[in-house]
Amino acid sequence: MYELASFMAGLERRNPSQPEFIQAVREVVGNVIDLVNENPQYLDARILDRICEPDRVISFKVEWEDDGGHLNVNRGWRVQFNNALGPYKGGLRFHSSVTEGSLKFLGFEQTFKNALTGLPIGGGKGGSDFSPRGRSDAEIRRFCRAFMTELQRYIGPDTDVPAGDIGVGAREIGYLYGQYKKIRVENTGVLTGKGPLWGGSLVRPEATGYGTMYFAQEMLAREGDSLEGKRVAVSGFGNVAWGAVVKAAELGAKVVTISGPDGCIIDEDGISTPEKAAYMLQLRASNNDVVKPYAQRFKARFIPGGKPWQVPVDLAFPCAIQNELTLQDAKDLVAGGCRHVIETSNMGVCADAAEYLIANKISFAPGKAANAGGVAVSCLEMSQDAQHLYWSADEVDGRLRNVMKGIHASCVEHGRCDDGYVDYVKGANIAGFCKVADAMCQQGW
Ligand code: 2IT
Repeated sequence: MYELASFMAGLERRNPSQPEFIQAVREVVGNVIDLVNENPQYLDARILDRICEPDRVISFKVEWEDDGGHLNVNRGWRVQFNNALGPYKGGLRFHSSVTEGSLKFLGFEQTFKNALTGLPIGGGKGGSDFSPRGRSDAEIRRFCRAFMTELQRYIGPDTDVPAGDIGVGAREIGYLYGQYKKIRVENTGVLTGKGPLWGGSLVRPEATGYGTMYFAQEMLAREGDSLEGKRVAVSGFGNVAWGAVVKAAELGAKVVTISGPDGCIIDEDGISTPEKAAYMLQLRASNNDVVKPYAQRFKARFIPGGKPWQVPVDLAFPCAIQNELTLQDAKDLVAGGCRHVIETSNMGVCADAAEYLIANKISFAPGKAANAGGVAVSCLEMSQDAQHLYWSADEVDGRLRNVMKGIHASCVEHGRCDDGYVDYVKGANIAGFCKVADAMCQQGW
């Protein structure tokens, strides 16, 4: 039998200074421990001990030269968390906050997220503490090449398939893929998020943002409602926020906020025109990591150091980074009338804020369910690469919608409470956990 407090104490002892990993594990284990204790097969397999331990953590040194001719040293990692369901799959993050512990939390989350998609992919994550902020294109290229020179030893189209994440978009994937081919001389689906001219899938850039809106549509449809006419807050301004803004506008909602490390934009006219969406991409490509120029360009409000959660809205979509939405933010949102929080960043909502939302019966979708559209379309990219074919945008988008519908249905099935409220966190954790745990049991040890 597992006991939560002693299991978590052991985990904390074995993983010192990794608070985000502990936080991610606590949430999942808290939701599944009763189910595990009732299932002798899981107990015999010591499933919790094994599922919370990454298969391996690879760490390497990345040496690269900046524009001034100075040598720089960064750390790179690939966390191959769990391959019970398929090849390790998950993004690469280049951000100053990246540590071994943060990549372990992301790899752990990815394992259950990928299981929820119903597609044959295991969980992994990687990245570096390299910050692209203020770096030239040439510096980013040299860094990517140096990073891939190390990483290429550990990945392959049937073993581990990285993709983008924060700080890694189409440009970086291009440089990484170019270097992989230089060394390995093969054109395979070893990375996803590639350019559409060289093996990339249509709709992959939009997939995470579109997917989270499809998930929100499903949540609202279940309540007999829709996105039409809703006020929406989005945080972040990168690839994920962009896709969410574009799809929200298409579905008749009005997104009134985006944000960056410098502060928050409030645009009461709605971030709804193609010009505004295109400008978000320009902001990301500039490497400056700021949103303030949007306010000047479109005559919107800019709150220095501000966050989007103090604006009254119907739905909130944190789309930036882990633990971006605090307990106070959650209270402000609820006080402002918000009834749906769709976590789109990985673990974007702090643990106490998530508990508050659930206790107050706010419909709260966890990231591992709502943001799974990105990795789902990555897996569709792998399928296309394996067949040496391209599918149409409609084909990919249709499959993405079906995956998001399926994830929503799994969450409802496993998270429905007696009073009709759906605990999406519990539903997602149980549904994802059972798939991974069953596969592990069937494959032995
Ligand atoms: O967090 C995520 O799911 C991603 N960064 C995308 C992973 C992928 O393999 O497309």
